[in-house]
Amino acid sequence: MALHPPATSMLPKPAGDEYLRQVQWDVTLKLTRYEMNPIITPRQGRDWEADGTFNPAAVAAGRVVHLLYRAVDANRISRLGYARSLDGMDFTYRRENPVLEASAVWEEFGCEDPRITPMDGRYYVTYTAYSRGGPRIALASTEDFMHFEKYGIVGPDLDDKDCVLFPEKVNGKVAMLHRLDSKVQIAYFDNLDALMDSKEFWSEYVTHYDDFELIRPIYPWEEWKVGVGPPPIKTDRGWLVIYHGVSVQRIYNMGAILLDLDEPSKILARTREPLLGPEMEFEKHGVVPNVVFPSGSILQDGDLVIYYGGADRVTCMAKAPVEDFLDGFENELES
Ligand code: BMA
Repeated sequence: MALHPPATSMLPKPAGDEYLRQVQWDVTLKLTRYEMNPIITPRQGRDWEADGTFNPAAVAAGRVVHLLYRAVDANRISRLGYARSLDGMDFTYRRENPVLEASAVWEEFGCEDPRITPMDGRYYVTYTAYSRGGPRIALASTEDFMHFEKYGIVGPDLDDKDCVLFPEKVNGKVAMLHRLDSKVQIAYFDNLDALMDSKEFWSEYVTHYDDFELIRPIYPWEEWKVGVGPPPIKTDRGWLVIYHGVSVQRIYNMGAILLDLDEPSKILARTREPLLGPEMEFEKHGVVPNVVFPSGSILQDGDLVIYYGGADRVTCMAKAPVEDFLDGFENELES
């Protein structure tokens, strides 16, 4: 197995003043909520999703939108449920049973918070595998959302969450974002095989993991921790990354960051104010209060559509024209 730490130029900016001097994207843009929110709620009579259907992963295949959501039962065990829509709003089809659930001791308490990345003709699903050892990042793949192949833990042997893969190779490497401690880290692998067999890579990485730090909290609304939402979205102006930031009061908000296309370790801009925070009843009150947790996105007719969890209970949707989004950033760079 090849061990390939990123080149020095790919390392995140050093901490301290220099970090804070990054261009700040002073976005006033807000996402508009779908008026029919929430779009997915627990169904009667399905014990496996009785306590919540939230934090969805999303991918579009033509007009079809596939969602995998975190379904929680009364014992707080999570499984993944599947829903499908032809317009991205109305999820009329839902599978009767979970499509992915615990099958090993390293996920004995369940499978949570999926993200989907299409790559090489398959859908790769990163998720949080929960066990008495704590949360770890795990990988599976599917072609049809019915049959899944699991590859086990693909992260370090430390508490880790919010893992996403970039939708294409960056400088010839598979690139990953994940959350160790309270910060977002970046890691690169030669290929998917190297990721699936990465124990040695991680043992070396964790000896100096600060070198791979990418996003750290800087504003009060994200002071406690940050974690990436959907996989990065490629735009002509950079990789657009939607993330959640948690305040010390445990309020989850959404923010956005733009990463350099060729050197994603370089942050070009970030939102100073949240794009969306818990305001609606179903975002303020649920199983965990005051949570908006973005985890899926699609581009649809010029809109950036974000799927998110509300208060660890339901699935919601919000959107904004992607150009408005990027223009906000451009204006900031020019001023
Ligand atoms: C995180 C995860 C998410 C959840 C969030 C808020 O640590 O467990 O699934 O939405 O906390 O409770």
